[in-house]
Formats: sequence, structure tokens, C-alpha cells
Amino acid sequence: MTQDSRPVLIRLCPFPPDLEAALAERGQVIDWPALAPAERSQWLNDHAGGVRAIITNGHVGAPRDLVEALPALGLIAVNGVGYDQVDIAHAAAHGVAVANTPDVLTDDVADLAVGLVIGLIRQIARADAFVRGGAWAGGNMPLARKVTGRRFGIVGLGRIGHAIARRLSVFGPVAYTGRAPKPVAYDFHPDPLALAAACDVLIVACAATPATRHLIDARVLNALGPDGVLVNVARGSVVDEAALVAAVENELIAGAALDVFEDEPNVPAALIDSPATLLTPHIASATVETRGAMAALVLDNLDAFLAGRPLLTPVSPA
Ligand code: 8YV
Repeated sequence: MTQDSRPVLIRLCPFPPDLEAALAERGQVIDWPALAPAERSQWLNDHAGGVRAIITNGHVGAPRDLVEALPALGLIAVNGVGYDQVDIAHAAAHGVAVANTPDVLTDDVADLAVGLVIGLIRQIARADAFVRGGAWAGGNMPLARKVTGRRFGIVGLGRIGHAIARRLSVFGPVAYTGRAPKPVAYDFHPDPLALAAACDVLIVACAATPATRHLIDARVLNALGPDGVLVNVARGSVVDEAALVAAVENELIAGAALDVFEDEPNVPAALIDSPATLLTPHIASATVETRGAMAALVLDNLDAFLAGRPLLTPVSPA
């Protein structure tokens, strides 16, 4: 790399081939996970001063010690809307800007949330297994429950929460909770407990922050009640997973549809074994179209940074 004067970019996780190729066109890309810990220290001793940007995703984030070790670092570009694994204030204190990929994935996440609601309540995965497994010849499947007419409660009416509310409002009344009421037609509840008591389907769509950690706890699940279901398309940390396991096992709620988990990719066996759950592997933004748009936004932010222009979608410290 001595002959290469292009900026050095550290990539903290694998990306789709098109994004990998586009990054390689823009700079010298260091495949950080491929370096053993000892090699990393040696590499930092030799090259830390040349690194301008870290490219990462929402799950991996950016370790604080790496940020501190890179004196010329100016950007952490996150290929995702959630940036809970990046310490924004710490980055700002080190003169490092952070960019994420909002908006371009909103529709996909909202679409998946609706799919999970219908899939869980109408038992679509179980019905599919019923047909494939040959059980149909032996009789009909047990009846599911009706979606239309249910009361929907959304935790976090941000961009994604709004998109979910718009979609679900054709099925039944929508209410929400968040930091403060918004000028919308949906009923506001001051906290998840009040919202859970007033709805049948509780959908988690808020950002993961220290304040929202385990926001959905045993009390909230109890308030949701034995006919209520939980849907989570936000982050696993927002739900107290041990409390959720207990609620599902003891039938304190009717079921849960989850795209995110506390310790991905590890999913508690009790949730996997339960007939009352519908589980997906963190795929809310995982479409060809949206992952393409996210990659383009990562590159646009990187290009803006390298050219000294303002970032398109900067994350500001709270
Ligand atoms: C991605 C996400 O799974 O945007 C987010 O916050 O969780 C997802 O879109 C993730 O960042 C992978 O790139």
C-alpha cells in the first residue's frame, strides 16, 4: 500500500459485492475482521494515521478504542438506520462524523412489520408447513384469529413507526407511544404500559438507546394480555427477552413475531420451539432494492466526506 495515495478505509464487516467493489474504487479498503488481533496492533502502529473512514453496519457499529486509535478518522458510515452500536458523542468528541441510511429502508421495514402481524395472527408459516408436511389430507388446520378490527399500538412513531401506522390503519385503530405526542390522528399513550393495555397488537419501532433498553418488560407484556401479540422490528435490546420467553411459555400473551433479538444470531430455544412465535433473521431491510439504495447512500456520504462536502444523512449527537 505504500504506492497507493488513496484514502484508507477500514471496513468492519462484509458488504454486498457491489458495495465492496465501489468502496475499493474509492480507497484502500482494509478488511478488519480478516486481521488477527496481533496483526491489528501492528497494522495500527504502521498505518493508523492514514485512515479517513470506517465503513460498518448497524450490528457491528464501531468500537471506541478503534476510533481513538485513528487520528485522521473523520467519518463512520453505517450501512443501516440504527446506529446504537456507535457512540455518537464519543465520535463527535474525537472530531468524527457519523452517517446512517434513513428513509431508504422505511417502506421495507414497515412492509415486514405488516407481514409479521398478518403472518403471526393468521399463522401463515404454520399453514405453509401444514401443506408441505402433508397434514392437509388428514383434515383442516385449526382456526387462526382475525386481523381486521384489531387495535394496533406502535412504540415509537418515527419514520418507520409512521409508515407502519399508515399501513395498519386500514386494518383497525392505531395508537402510539413515544417521547411526546405528535400532531397525528392516532391516539397517544404516555408509556408502553398504557399503550399495551389499550391494544391487541404491540409493535416495537423505536430506536435502541439506553432509555429504550428493556422498555418492553414483564409488566408491559402482562398488560398486553393473553389475547395480545408483540411484534418487534426495531432492536432486540428494546424487549426484555427473558421476560418475553416467560410470557410466551406461560401464555401470558398470545404470541410474538420477531425480526430482531437480544443476542443475534442466537435465538432462545424457547422462542424457536414455541408454536406461538413467528421468527425472521433480521431481514426488515433485506431486499435487493433497499440494500442497493442503502449502499448508494453509504457511498454518497463517503464521497461527500472525501470531497469536503456536507454529509447527506449525518447523525447528530443528542
Ligand atoms: C440492517 C438495520 O440489518 O438499518 C438497520 O438499522 O438493522 C438493518 O437495516 C443492518 O444495518 C445491516 O446492514
